[in-house]
Order: sequence, then C-alpha cells, then structure tokens
Amino acid sequence: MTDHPSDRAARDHSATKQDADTPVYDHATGGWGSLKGVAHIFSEKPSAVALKILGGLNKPKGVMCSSCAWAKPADPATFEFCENGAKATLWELDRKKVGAAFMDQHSVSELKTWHDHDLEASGRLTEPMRYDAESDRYVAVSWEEAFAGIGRTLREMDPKEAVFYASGHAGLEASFLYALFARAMGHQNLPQSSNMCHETTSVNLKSFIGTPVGTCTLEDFEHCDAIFFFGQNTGTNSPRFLHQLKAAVERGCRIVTFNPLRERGLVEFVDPQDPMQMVSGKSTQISERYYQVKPGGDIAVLAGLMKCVLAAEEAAPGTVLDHDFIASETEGFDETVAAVRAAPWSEIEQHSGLTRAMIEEAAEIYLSADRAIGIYGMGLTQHVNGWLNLGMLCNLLMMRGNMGRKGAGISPVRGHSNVQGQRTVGVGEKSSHMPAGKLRELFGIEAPTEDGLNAVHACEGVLDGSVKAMVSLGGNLIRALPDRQRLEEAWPSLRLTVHIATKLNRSHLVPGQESYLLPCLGRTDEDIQASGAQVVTMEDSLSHVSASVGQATPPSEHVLSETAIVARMAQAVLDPNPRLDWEGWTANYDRIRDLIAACFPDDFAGFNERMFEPGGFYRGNPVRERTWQTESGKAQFTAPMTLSALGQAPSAREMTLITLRSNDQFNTTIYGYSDRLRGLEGCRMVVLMNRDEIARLGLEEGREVSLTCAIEDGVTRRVDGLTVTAYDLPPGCVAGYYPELNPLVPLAYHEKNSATPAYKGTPVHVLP
Ligand SMILES: Nc1nc2c(c(=O)[nH]1)N[C@H]1C(S)=C(S)[C@@H](COP(=O)(O)OP(=O)(O)OC[C@H]3O[C@@H](n4cnc5c(=O)[nH]c(N)nc54)[C@H](O)[C@@H]3O)O[C@H]1N2
Ligand SMILES: Nc1nc2c(c(=O)[nH]1)N[C@H]1C(S)=C(S)[C@@H](COP(=O)(O)OP(=O)(O)OC[C@H]3O[C@@H](n4cnc5c(=O)[nH]c(N)nc54)[C@H](O)[C@@H]3O)O[C@H]1N2
Ligand SMILES: [Mo]
Repeated sequence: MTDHPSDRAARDHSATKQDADTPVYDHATGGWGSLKGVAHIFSEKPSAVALKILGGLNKPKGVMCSSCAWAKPADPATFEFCENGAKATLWELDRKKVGAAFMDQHSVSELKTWHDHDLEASGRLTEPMRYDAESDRYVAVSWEEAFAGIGRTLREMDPKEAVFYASGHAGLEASFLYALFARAMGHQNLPQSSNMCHETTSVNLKSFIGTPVGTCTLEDFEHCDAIFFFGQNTGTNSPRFLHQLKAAVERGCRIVTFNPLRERGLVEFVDPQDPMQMVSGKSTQISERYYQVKPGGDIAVLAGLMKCVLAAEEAAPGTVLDHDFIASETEGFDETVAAVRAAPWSEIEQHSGLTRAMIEEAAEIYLSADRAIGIYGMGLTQHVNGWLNLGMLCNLLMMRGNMGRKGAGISPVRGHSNVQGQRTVGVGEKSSHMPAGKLRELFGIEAPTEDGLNAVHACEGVLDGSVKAMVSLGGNLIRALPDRQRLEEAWPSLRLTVHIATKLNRSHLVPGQESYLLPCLGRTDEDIQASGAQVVTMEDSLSHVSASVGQATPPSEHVLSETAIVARMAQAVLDPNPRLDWEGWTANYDRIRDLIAACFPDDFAGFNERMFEPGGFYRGNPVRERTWQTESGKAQFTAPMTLSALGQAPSAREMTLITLRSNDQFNTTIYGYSDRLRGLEGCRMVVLMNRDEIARLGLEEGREVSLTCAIEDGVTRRVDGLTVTAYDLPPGCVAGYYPELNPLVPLAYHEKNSATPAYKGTPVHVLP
C-alpha cells in the first residue's frame, strides 16, 4: 500500500518533534508524567459521574476498566486505575455524538481520508444506521428495520458463509449469547481478537501443560524470588501490574527482562499513589538486568539459560534440577536436553544478539531463585515460531519445578479486558470451545461438528469469496489485521457487514453491499432492562471473574446493550425455539449467567452469588494441582528444532520489523500522538532504527523512506512516508507503529500452530 490518506493525515498532523539526539525518556514510568498524560483527553472538565466512575474503577460494585485485562486486587488501592485506564474510560464517556446528522455532513469517502484518531474522537454512536450507496452516506434506520434486514440476508445464505467476529470487550453475557447464536444458526465461524494476539498461548500452552491460560494468581507475585519478563510492555499495556512488581522488588524479588527496546516501565517506576515517591521523585528500579534481545531471539536466549542450568547441575549433581518433578510429572526431558546441549553458543549469540556472559549472568539470577515466574506478551506470541518461544519458557521453568507451586508458574499478560473470558464461554471456532452435549441438553441444539474459521482463515474466505457476511461485536478488523490493502479491496464484495460498536472507526467505512452500524452501550453506561439495572461480567488475565456496574447515562435513548443487540439479531435469524428465550434472557442477565453456569459448571458454579467477590472469583487452574490436561496426561518438554522464532532468516539487506503500540493508543484507538515513555512525540509515521544502521543503510535522521515487505509471494506490500528516527534498538531490526504498518505483514505469515500473525518479526526492506 502506498501513502494511505489516513496515514498522510497522521504525518501532517504535526511535525516530528524528535530530540536532536536519540530519543530517550529518562524519567521513571508513573509519577507526575502519568497524571499529565491523561490531561489531553479532557476536552472539558470531567463530569461528576466521570469522577465517580474513575474512583470506583476495578473495585467491587464499580466499573471494570475496559483498557487492559490485568487483575483486580481484592484490596484495591485508593485509585485502582492507571493513566491508560483513565484515558479509556474518559474516551468512552465522550459527550459528542455521531448519528445520522453527523453522517449527513460527511460522506463515507470523505471520512476515509480522516485519521483513526479523528474518527473515534468525533463522539459516541447514537442511533442505528444503514449504508446508502447512492448518497455514499450512513443513514438512520429503525432498530426493527435493521434486525429485519440482517435476519433476511443471513437466512438467505448457508450459515457457514457467515462469520461472527468478537473483539475482547463485550461482557460474558453478550459473548455467551453470541457463541450460542452462531451454533444455533449452524456455524462456529467465531474468530476473536485473540486470534491476532494470545492464540499462540491458547493453542500451545494447552499442548505443553494442558491449560490455555496462565497459571499464576496475584498471590504468587508475593512469593516468587525471580521474575523473567519476555516481550511484554507493562508500563504502557498493563500499568497496574507495576504495583505488584514494585512490591515484589521491595521484598527482594529479582526481575530480569528481555526486550529489544528498553521499555521504561520495566526499567523504573514512581508509584503515583506513594506520596513519598511523588514528592521526592525517587523511583523503584524494576529490572535488575535488562537485555536488548534481537526480535525473534528468545528461543536462543532460553536455550542459553537452559544450558547454564544443565552446567550448574553437572557442577553440583542433584541440587539444581527438580528430578522428582521431571520424573513424575513430565515427558520429553531427555530429547530436550540433548537438543539444548547440541545448540552451539556461537549460534545462540548470533540469534539472540546477546553474549554468552550476559546469558550466564541472567542464569545466575534464575538459579538463585527457589521460586520463579515467567511473564510474556506479544514479543513471544506474534512470531512464526511463537510456539517454540512458549515451549522453551515452559522448559526453563519446569527444569526446576517452577510449575504448580506457590510463587511459581507461567503468566501470559492478556490484552482486551474480557478476551480470555469470551473464549471461556464459547467464543471460538472450535467444537471444543463449547460443550456439544450441553447445547443439546439445555437447548436442543445440534452444534456443527467441524471447526469453523479463525481470523486468518475468515480473511482468506473474504478474499476467495467463500465468506459472505461479517458481523463484528466490537473491534476494528480492517485496521487490526495484516495485509490491509488486500482486505480493504475485498471487503466491499461481502454481501453483509454488521458492526456493533461504541465509536466510529475505519472498518465501518468499508461497507459490504448491505451494511449496518449498530450503536451499543459501553461498559461505563447504565444498562436498564425489563427487570431493572443489569451488570455484566468479565474474566481477567489471572482467571478471576468480576461484575461491572455501569453508571453513566447512555449517549442516547436509541442505543441498545450488546446483549440486547445479539439477542434480537438471533431472534431475527433463527426459527422460533421455546428453549431459546432471547427476550427473557435480555430482560434479566442473571438468567444468562445461570445458563453459563449450567453450560460450564466447573468454571461458573454459583456464578450470580460469586460475581461481586472482592478481586473476582477464581476459576481455578488444574496446573496448580499438578494435573496436566494434555494428551499424555503429563507436562511436555519441547526440544528446540531451531534457535530463531523468525519464519525466515533475514538476509543482509533485510531488516526485521517490530510493530509497536504507543503509550497513547489502545490498539487501533489512537488517543493522541505522544509516546511519552519512549521519548517520541508528535508523529506516528516513523521508522525507528539505531544510529549505526542508519549510517550503514546510507540514510540520515529525518529523511523520509518507504518500507516494503521482503516476502516474495507476488503481492507488493509497501508503506511510504516514514520518517527515519534514531532509536536504541538492536542491529538488524526496525520498529514502527501498529496499525499504520499493518499493510506490510502478509496474512499467511503467522505462527505455525495458531495462525497468530507474525507482527513482531516481518522481514522488510528500507527504501530511500
Ligand atoms: N495502553 C494500552 N494498553 C493495552 C493495549 C494498547 O494498545 N494500549 N493493548 C492491549 C492488548 S489487546 C494487548 S494484546 C496487550 C499487548 O501488550 P504487550 O504484550 O506488551 O504487546 P506489545 O506492546 O505489542 O509488545 C510487547 C513488547 O514486545 C517487545 N518485543 C517485540 N519483539 C520481541 C521479541 O522478539 N522478543 C522479545 N523478548 N520482545 C519483543 C516490544 O519491544 C514490546 O515492548 O496490551 C493491552 N493493553
Ligand atoms: N501490526 C500489529 N497488528 C496488531 C497487533 C500488533 O501488535 N501489531 N496486535 C493485535 C492484537 S494483540 C489485537 S487484540 C488486535 C485488536 O483488534 P480489535 O480488537 O479488532 O481492535 P480494537 O482496536 O481493540 O477495536 C477498537 C474498536 O472497538 C469498538 N469498541 C470499543 N469499545 C467497545 C465496546 O464496549 N463494545 C463494542 N461493541 N465495541 C467497542 C470501537 O468502535 C473501537 O473503534 O489487533 C492486532 N493487530
Ligand atoms: Mo491483544
């Protein structure tokens, strides 16, 4: 894709304001900067309701923050929210309105030239609308007409031609009905945002240790002696976690981080709720050691660490490995050890970009810890060999029995606030995601037996014409997916597109032949149904389920809850079935929670009674009892068959592209143009690389360049107009922002087992 109009708008938004020198933000994360960071979101003074909602955020009887999925402590701080949580909350409480009057003034073609920031900043969607091709505008439609139209068109097609996408926002109630609706209709094409995110986790952790989710709870962070961090940017993406990390450091826990960028949050932190730190400016150093690994270099790092553990065991036999654990709980240890021993240090150094001495130093910290936790994020999952990243991290932990005991385990940090929970209640393309027996028993539904489409496969279906309808429960698929240009071209041939959304985004501007924009309540909004005020529930990264109580007046009387919209769509599409009481369920969400408990009794027994427990109720995890729900019934060691997580080794002319989130965005929602914690301001159309690489490529700072994808498959993938910016990165790689650079990532370039796009390791050329 060449210069995209919306990206041009981003570039022109303001001149690049880089420091003359390599940008650095040398202040700690948190502190006064985090308070100032929220200020630009306020166009006006926050209302009393907004302040009340912020004060109750992530506390029992409050709103559960719609920003990240980090856990809600049972004994919350005075302010249990962060800078980005405040931004997300205020962004949703926007009093500006986008309805038919707004659309009358702006054609869809015009809106397409707007930047993502300006689209969402226009305000909350306030009435249902339908795209009118003749006037190229969204026009008002009644809810009755909208549901009748959707029902008619979906009934006309083969159910398997429809795809129901869910971004991880909606509560468990709407999500469960959505998953049920799809299966009652006769398909399980239920891709979810996790397909672009932690699907690597869901698929591969399940096969290694028998659980698709992390094994730790907040209590474990009070008992661990060491934490190993791989590719997760806490300071921006889950800032509340910094409180547990600070407490851990203060009691002597040692933290080691591997990340190509020196992300400030993992370097140091000033707790905005600690008056002494705020006044003195004194910070807590978070990582004792910080290693700037090359992208895709973590398998090599982990192989190096494992070699050090083996060497220590040789030096003091019987004292280092947890022989009992390995013998009784695991399989595959000997093959794995053989492969690790065979991996030469020279190759480990080459792939990781770190020296043997550095890895040995990190290993000493691992060996000093009786209890260790492994943390990771997109830096491990969004690679072609992401599966092996995870396998190797499990290996390292399991060598010393760091699974299934207090203060130990593996903890993927999830993204969307309910992304994990949606999967727990059946939003997923596999038959195993929803028990067929229960569907039969409870509703008399015969669920499809063949698996449906995940995000990548659904897109392939849009490209080849086999997918004909795309319904989106939140999200911004066209911006979030790889290969944007190809998808934008194919999307308009869809017969039906339906968006259930709070705010206008770019995906809404690529309508199918028949297209509806359906405004829904956000999490902060009061949700009144026939039986009274309702609550919705969500599951956090540590598998705790909490209720969220909306409190703001909805943006208009024409906005429906996500639960109501899903239920009414289902009614419009499905033949009447007395056991599917869509109206009764919408009237009282307690009844939906009873159904969830009936369908998933192990996870949700007593759901309605437990959802207000401080900190949420724990779903449990079999690994904590050392029960391994794998095929063999044992935990699996994984032999490294390669030392690189990249799909292809970059040639000398190629650079590995990392796509990043700034501190001023939530996925495709761009709050502003500041990446404060990285010292970058004003412009998102940048390509970051280190000074030596800039010189090696014959470039200079401030120069505009293009990036092209180096994978040759007959498609040209290109982004122009990127300003070269010096940044402290390892050699051989460049970084830039998601979603601006998504046109460079091929749809087919994804993690092997789960099809998670390789957004952190795409080979590119830099063109002057
Ligand atoms: N404010 C804010 N919060 C968010 C989001 C947001 O956009 N904004 N998004 C939410 C969502 S959906 C998600 S999934 C999470 C994402 O949160 P994270 O998992 O933190 O994801 P990213 O910021 O994409 O990348 C994480 C880190 O990986 C590093 N990295 C890149 N490649 C490699 C590699 O090969 N190895 C290693 N070790 N590190 C690497 C990057 O430098 C970056 O620091 O955050 C959630 N929270
Ligand atoms: N290059 C690159 N691409 C990536 C990534 C990356 O690291 N690099 N990360 C990937 C990841 S981890 C993820 S999770 C995906 C995210 O992909 P998505 O989940 O599809 O995208 P979001 O940007 O989170 O969706 C934002 C939109 O959601 C709607 N919305 C907000 N709140 C609500 C609500 O309460 N209800 C409803 N119905 N709608 C709401 C608004 O209309 C808003 O415009 O992107 C992926 N894409
Ligand atoms: Mo995500």
